[in-house]
Amino acid sequence: METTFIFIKPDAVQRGLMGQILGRFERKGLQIVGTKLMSVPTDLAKKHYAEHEGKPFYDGLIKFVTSSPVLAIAIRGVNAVTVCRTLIGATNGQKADPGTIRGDFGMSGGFNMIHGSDSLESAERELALWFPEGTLDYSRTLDTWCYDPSDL
Ligand code: IDP
Ligand code: MG
Repeated sequence: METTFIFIKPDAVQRGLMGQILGRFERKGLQIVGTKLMSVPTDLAKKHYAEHEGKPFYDGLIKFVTSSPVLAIAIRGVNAVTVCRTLIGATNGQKADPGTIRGDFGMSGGFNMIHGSDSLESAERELALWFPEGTLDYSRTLDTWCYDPSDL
């Protein structure tokens, strides 16, 4: 089992898409183990996006994610990091495949509605930044129907 970090960005919160986006992860069979609707302090945004510092879109990105609340989410499941990135789709909504969140809901490369950790190492780093209090540990009876024993 892996836990990955997702956040629904200000554009999707403002567009009223939180429920539909969260629902896609739930219906997939992934387990929500943390959620937090929050304003993002600038220092948290900068730590989160440190790898992009100096890139042409960096200043706009920090301004964007701190402009209005986001929904931070921790998601657990087998191969959760890769499965969530697949559900999210390519960075630019104009190029993302139909069926993905970005492919179905957006037209932008910057205002692309959602972040998902790109590796297990990133997930661990990002979860420590966004959920320093930790995530929830609880079992769901439905998991016995989402995975066959060989998946686990
Ligand atoms: P990812 O979110 O698909 O992992 P990254 O390349 O890590 O994409 O970029 C982080 C975020 O920075 C993107 O989700 C997007 O909001 C923004 N971004 C990336 N490239 C561009 C760009 O070329 N123009 C504007 N914003 C960008
Ligand atoms: Mg990235």
